[in-house]
Amino acid sequence: MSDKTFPVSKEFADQAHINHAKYEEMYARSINDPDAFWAEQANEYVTWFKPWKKTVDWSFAQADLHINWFTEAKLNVSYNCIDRHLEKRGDQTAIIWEGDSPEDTRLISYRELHKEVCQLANVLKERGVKKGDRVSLYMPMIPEATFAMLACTRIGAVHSIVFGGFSPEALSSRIQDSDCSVVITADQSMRGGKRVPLKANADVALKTCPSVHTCIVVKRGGDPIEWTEGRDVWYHDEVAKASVDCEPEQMDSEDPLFILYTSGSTGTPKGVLHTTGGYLVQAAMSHKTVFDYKDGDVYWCTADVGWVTGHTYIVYGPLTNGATTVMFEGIPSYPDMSRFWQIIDKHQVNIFYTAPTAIRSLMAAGNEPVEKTSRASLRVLGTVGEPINPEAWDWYHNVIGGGRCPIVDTWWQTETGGHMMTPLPGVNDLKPGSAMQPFFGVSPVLLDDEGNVIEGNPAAGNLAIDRPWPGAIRGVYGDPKRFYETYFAMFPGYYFTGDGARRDEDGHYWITGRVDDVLNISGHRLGTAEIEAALGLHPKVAEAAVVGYPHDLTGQGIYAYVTPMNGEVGTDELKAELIATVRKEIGPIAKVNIIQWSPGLPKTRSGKIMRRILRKIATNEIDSMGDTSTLAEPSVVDDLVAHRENT
Ligand code: 6R9
Repeated sequence: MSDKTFPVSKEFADQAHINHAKYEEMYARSINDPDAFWAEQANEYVTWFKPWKKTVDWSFAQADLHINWFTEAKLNVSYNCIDRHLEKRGDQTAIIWEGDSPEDTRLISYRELHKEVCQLANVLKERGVKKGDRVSLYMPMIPEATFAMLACTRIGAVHSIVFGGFSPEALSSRIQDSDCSVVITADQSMRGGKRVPLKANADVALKTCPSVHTCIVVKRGGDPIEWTEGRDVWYHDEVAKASVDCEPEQMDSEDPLFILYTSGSTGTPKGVLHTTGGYLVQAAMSHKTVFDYKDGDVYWCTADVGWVTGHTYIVYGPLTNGATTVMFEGIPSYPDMSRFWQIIDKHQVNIFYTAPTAIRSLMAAGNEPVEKTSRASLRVLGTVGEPINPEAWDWYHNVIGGGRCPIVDTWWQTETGGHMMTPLPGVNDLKPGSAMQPFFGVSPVLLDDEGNVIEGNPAAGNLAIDRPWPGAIRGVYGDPKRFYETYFAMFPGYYFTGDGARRDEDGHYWITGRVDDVLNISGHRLGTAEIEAALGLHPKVAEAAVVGYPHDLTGQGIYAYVTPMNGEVGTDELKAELIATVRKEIGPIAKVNIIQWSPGLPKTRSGKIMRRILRKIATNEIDSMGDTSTLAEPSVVDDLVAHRENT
């Protein structure tokens, strides 16, 4: 925590959509009269084919768990993102695509976007995709990924995007879980001059996915690929034959919009389900107010569409607002460390939204790559994905933003659909590392471990939300029981975020990180349970337990305690094999940093692994390990401490 604050400039506040007084007034209304408040916002941000009966209808109780916004209203997301802008902005650039190579740029107007989306929607229809059917996207960061998302929404199909860095195994389990009939992918993806064989990965995945009858392949890399006649079709061939007219389907506000898999503290990743009306209202409203987006601004979010940030803040929020949104295929270090800043100058980006992990790695390369660019177009900066440390905040603010751009540190989750706590750029004196205050309609509470509300300031506890917001998760796909158990069982009557937070003397919130068994590696969520399951697949592993530890660059690192089979001794060769197994099962983001051979693991008498102790050993906080007397075999701890690996 840093005690510096950065006052909001009067100049910025004067031109902002929302200043301090307006925030206070609107926030109070959003909490005291949510029906009227959200009805007003829904009419301002979204075009509806048919109005709603009730603004919100909900219960967090187990027997009656439901969250419905704008009941019985009708709308279509692609209509809101495209058609309604055509008259005024047909020729305006909707998407600025910047390829992996600086020579590759493509500008797509709203009119072209309309054509592309209608044609692809017709291809999907011809292939038998109907309203409610699931379509899996396993794609590079190319315009076709956005076309595919919007084409699904046009016909009411539900997309499930699987990040292109995930393995065939991870892709297969996600396709199976959501029972997809169509996959859209590309021959290869190109990132940092390297190619990832997406189609070859999809071929492996599809061997175990009998529900998939069609695989639509975009030609991107151009390398040869295998072809399954009847199942595989070339994207561009099919689209070229398709009609450019496609009526948008009238969707119910609560019809499913997309599924996005994310890691939790137990079991396999779960399909977070979002629906149509509420999600779109929150996406559009937060995009405009949190980034102080104005007509004509060029807006760039560096996330991948495989993550929720890409869904809400590359595609749905900006396009609903008729913005020009930048989509970048590559990585910040290619061809060199100044690529981000060059892109900002090249496209005159006004609003820039990225992750602390990217900021830290660019900061490590020094100021020279930044200082050779101008960045004068920048007006607002944002971060998302993990807590930002004060050094990275200062560097972002001073070196990247030249000290003039407010930084919005946006806390939210795959499950929340859109921003939940964040400073607004014309409202707050900024405190580096603080998400400051709730977004409109968000009512946070801090709970102690027994579920009692902690009143007063300062305070610290488990962060929960006491009522629904429009973009809230509506379910875990296919598993209503898991939906309740994951989010509502821990503290009945509340949505539990899995995060801990502090509230300072001024009532401002500071997210302290996950309090459950979810790791945050470079802003990517990974469950310790999935990493343990992957390690367990190796025939030489008897048991494994995984914890996180602080890591300078990636925020957290993965520390695995592994017990080899039959009391054997672990070797360096086995370590390398285990690291490769986890990478193969999950994907390159799941990089095990440290493996400690552990003849035994600390367990309770009922056989539960005590991760609290393993965390303390990994972080070298042996003195504060607490009571170990309840362990079945307290001596295993001494052995683990004696052989701890340096972090
Ligand atoms: C949007 C996104 C969610 C988890 C969340 C929290 C962490 C996200 C943060 C942040 C501190 C921020 N997180 N934003 N922590 N400050 N500004 O990242 O979704 O991938 O589901 O991750 O990320 O721990 O619970 P998701």
